[in-house]
Amino acid sequence: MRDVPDALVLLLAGGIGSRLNILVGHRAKPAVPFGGLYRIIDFSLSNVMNSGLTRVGVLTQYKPLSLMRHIGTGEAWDFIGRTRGVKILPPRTGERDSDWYKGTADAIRQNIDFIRANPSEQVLILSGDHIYQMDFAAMQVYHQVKKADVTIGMMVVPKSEIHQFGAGIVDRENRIIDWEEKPREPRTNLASMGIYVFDTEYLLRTLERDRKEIDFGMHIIPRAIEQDRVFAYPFYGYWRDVGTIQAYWEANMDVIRPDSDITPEAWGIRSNVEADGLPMDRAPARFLSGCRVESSMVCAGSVIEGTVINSILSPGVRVEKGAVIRDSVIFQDSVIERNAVVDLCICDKRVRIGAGARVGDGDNKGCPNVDYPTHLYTGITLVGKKALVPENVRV
Ligand code: ADQ
Ligand code: ADP
Repeated sequence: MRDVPDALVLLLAGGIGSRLNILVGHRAKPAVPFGGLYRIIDFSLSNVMNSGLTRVGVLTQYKPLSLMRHIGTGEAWDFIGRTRGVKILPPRTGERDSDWYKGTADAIRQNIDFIRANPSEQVLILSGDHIYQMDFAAMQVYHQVKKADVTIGMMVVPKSEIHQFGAGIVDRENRIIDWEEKPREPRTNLASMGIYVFDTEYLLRTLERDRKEIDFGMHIIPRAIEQDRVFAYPFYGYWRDVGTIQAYWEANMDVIRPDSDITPEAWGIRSNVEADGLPMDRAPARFLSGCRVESSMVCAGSVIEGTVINSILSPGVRVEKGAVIRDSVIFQDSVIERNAVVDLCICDKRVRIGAGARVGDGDNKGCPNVDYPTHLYTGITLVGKKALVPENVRV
């Protein structure tokens, strides 16, 4: 068996994620809660840990406070030790306005000193907003065996979705011979997962050569495919970019399906339970007489007197008598008062739905938006953090 080359991990966690709407009103997309107990970034961080990688830089930009609090010292993912560490890398602001990151490659370029200060054979570049499990060690060895300059994690997606991704055409050896970032017309169904292994020397040379190349998918990768050795690493497991409300909701629903492909516990996904005031200091969930709970996940500290169907409840959610929650994702410490109905909703933390109110209409239309054909109108209703919905209203 080959030894796994040493790699430095750079985790891109700074995108605005505006399509997640009010869920990213005060926090970065990777910090959005997911699956009851987790935040989205837990999946990438845990994959890094489980792949035996020990040095990580997290590139932040947009509203990083929640994210920083959540990552903390990195202890939750065992990143503490003499040869281990997770470092939050803020954008270099202050010198000029234009120093704010312009794109993914520009963000990495601005942290070139961090790459030099942590010498390694390879650099693994990841995104903080994907739900998946992956063993990066196998990809690193593959990169080495292929003698690649760059290796990109890629998977087959439905052709109708390829416009959201970098799309590649490969030869028999999986060498990428053609590439289009977010193509309008589908010519292939092989999509980039935005996961890259670079030879460190190659990455440094590339970033220093042309400062106009600010994005990987748009600039660095297409040029590298023309001039250098770029390979696709095929991935066959569960992977979702949860950048839209619809995708985010669907991935949450995937967690509670009986034959679920997402199994955070089996995948070894960890969260920073202490920083988030999660289950450790909470009583077990209570199910009071008359309640009905089906196909759902209910976290500690919750008290259920009403009905919960096909939903995910984070810690400390109260569902009062006669209230109904259906097809919904409810974040920490929200209260659904007597006889309220929450149907196909995502409720952020500490929301209160007043008695008898009705939120959401339960009809997930999923029809294309005529003005923005790449977006969908969904029937999913969002309720912002700490929102109070008055008694008996209809939202
Ligand atoms: P997108 O998802 O559109 O496509 P982008 O918005 O550039 O890529 O973001 C990639 C990641 O970097 C996200 O996690 C984002 O939060 C983060 N990010 C973006 N700008 C950043 C910045 N300035 N600083 C720090 N982090 C930043 C990319 C590829 C496609 C590929 C998809 C897969 O370009 O080829 O198919 O990812 O999701
Ligand atoms: P979110 O979890 O909504 O992404 P945070 O992680 O920032 O946002 O906040 C959640 C918890 O952190 C809350 O329990 C809140 O009391 C606490 N908190 C947030 N900001 C502050 C602050 N500035 N001072 C003290 N506590 C804070």
